[in-house]
Amino acid sequence: MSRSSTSAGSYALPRRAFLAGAAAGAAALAGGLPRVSIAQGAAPHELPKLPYADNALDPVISARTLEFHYGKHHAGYLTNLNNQLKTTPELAGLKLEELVKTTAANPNRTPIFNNAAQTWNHTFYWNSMKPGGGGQPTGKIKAKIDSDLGGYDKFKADFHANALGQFASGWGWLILDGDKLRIVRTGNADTPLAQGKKCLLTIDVWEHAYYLDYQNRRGDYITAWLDKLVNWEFAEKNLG
Ligand code: MN3
Repeated sequence: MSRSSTSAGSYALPRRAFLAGAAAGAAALAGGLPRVSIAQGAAPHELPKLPYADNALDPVISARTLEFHYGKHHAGYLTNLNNQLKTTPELAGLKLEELVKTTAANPNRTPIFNNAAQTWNHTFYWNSMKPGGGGQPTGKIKAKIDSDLGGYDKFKADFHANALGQFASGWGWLILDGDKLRIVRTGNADTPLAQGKKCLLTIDVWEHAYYLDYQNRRGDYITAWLDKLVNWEFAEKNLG
């Protein structure tokens, strides 16, 4: 079964196409962020604090959505993961990024991969947003979008179409693939991290991310996210 489909200006990352060994992004993510460490230690894994109050993204994303999304969904993946690791001590010593990559490469580990990747993806998503964010980037990330993705307006249209076009649950991403920016999407729990890509930004397009605020209007959620929430400073830090 294909987990995702391609569209113009984007491509779907094939699950387990390859596995790069580098600790992609972990070092770059460590500096300067408000006490949220994406690079977490071994089990039991901890739920990082949200980098803002749960009403700070209102009205684009309501406190009620964050309350469920962070407090129930994200926390649920983490609880499931820690429970799974109690019976797989050979994996319990791995840091979260290593756990994602290791389990992605092994089809017998898909249940653990799903919870590990969802735990990592959500922390990355919280940091991909900030109150008062959105709009056009500046600095290095702007220059890179101009050179690799045809400028901000084309980026915005392509990022929107890519995330809107993810069939059912998944994620839209801006990544660094080699030395080029790319807009990609992944289905369900899948993540470019599993393939050693450097993630710069992500938007969660599972219905639980937007349904209370936007119902079926995923496109309106993506537009509001781009215009009012996207955290370009986080993307620039990840770019390195
Ligand atoms: Mn989610």
